[in-house]
Amino acid sequence: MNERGFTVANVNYRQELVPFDRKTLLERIKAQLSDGRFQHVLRVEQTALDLAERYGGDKQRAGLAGLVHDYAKQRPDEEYKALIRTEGFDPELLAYNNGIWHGVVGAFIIERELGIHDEQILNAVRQHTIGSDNMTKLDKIIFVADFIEPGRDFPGIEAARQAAATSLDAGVAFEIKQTLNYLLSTNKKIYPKTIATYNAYVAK
Ligand code: DGI
Ligand code: FE
Ligand code: FE
Repeated sequence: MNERGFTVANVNYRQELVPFDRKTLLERIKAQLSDGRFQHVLRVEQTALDLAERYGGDKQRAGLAGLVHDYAKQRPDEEYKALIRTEGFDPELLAYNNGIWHGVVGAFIIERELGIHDEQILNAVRQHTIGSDNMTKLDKIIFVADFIEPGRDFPGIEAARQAAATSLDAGVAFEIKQTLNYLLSTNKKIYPKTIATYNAYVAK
């Protein structure tokens, strides 16, 4: 439990998945993030473990992906733009911002700096903000855990948690609909995969 009464995971991840013990891994993540963001990733780790338990997912990959999913969130825009230009990313990404970059490009940074090469984990990080039209169970667990972790408080959070308790697909559908509504109401540019996720999990 932490100071707000949330359960905090204490999992050692397999050496084949990440080359650091838990203490070192947490230190490296903490050094990248504000305290609030660090607490968020700990809660996403625990929530992802809970969802993996409930839905028969891979707990090692779910917990670890939850822990690292926002590792690169606080990098400067200039670093992202340079990586997009030099590392073979779709130049269309330059038309977006940190909201999209920290997952899609963040996975590259995580692989390089944390030595995580597992494609299932990296894909879950890439998709954690936007989803896709063919999400794996792990992708869904991370997408949903990020949205419903116990520190989240916004109108609709209880309905989001109920949807996630019904099924992972219901959780994904609820979340992408709410996100898309928000993006539309604030005139944000919609990333194509965000629409693909809506079409795959919401549209009838
Ligand atoms: O990193 P977190 O704050 O934990 O959560 P997140 O990764 O789900 O969301 C990051 C931001 O990305 C959030 O403010 C919403 C935004 N976002 C999600 N889909 C799109 C988007 N922004 C744009 N412009 N277009 C999208 O399709
Ligand atoms: Fe994120
Ligand atoms: Fe997050």
